[in-house]
Amino acid sequence: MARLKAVLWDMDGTIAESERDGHRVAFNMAFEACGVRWRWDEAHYGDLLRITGGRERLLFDMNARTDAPTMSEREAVARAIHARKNVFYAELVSGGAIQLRDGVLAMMRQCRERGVRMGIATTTSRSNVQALMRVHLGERWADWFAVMVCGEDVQRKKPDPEVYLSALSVLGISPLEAVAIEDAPGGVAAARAADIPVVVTRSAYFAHAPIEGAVAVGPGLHERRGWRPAARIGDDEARGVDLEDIEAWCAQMDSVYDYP
Ligand code: XBP
Repeated sequence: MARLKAVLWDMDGTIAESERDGHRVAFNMAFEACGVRWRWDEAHYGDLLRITGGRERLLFDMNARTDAPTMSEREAVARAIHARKNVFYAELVSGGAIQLRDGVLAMMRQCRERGVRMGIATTTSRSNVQALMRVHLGERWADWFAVMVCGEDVQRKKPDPEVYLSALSVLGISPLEAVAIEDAPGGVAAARAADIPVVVTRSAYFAHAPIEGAVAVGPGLHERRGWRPAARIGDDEARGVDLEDIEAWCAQMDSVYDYP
């Protein structure tokens, strides 16, 4: 493994548990505001998460509904509802509804202290990234990241590797000089297809999903217990996973595991 030069963050599920109490709730608010009777409960939304991209998810759901608009109207309706959803999402986030996951801020700070650049590689819309990061990192949040590739920047969303390939290209580094932090099988597949080592912090919706090809899988960056492979044994077990743990996992790249 080359020396770690960049940490590439997935957004939803990894930086924050933003799906169930964020995007899902905002979609339901948008349905109501747009006068449609659909509502997504937690379980149904979990099923829909295998479709990446909020607008694509909505179109997929419409295709299964008898009360959906005609095919010729569907794309425009989805665009309108999705745009409303993102406005509601930003309001929820500004109101403090979505916190960063434990350990994320500590890892981000460590990256800054050590000069390890950071990027965001997400299929979510840029406005959603801006809303969440501004609340938690402040007005100058963008200074924290050397690159940000979002849903509207790519032709193909995850599991396609385009967001990751684009981030590598902006950073001017090779895949083995980076690590991706992800929570979902689709995100892991995207990073792996770009040859980037992936560390998985399991999220609520993908707590038990089979994960293929990650260098490590664990419960979250705040926690040293429960990782496979185990985090390094240190003198301070109370602290979370750190960059040395990530570098150690990446150094064992030849032992890429499948995690049931
Ligand atoms: C998660 C997604 C997104 C969000 C909703 O992206 O698939 O679609 O659920 O955001 P990631 P949009 O895990 O790559 O951050 O409605 O803006 O698509």
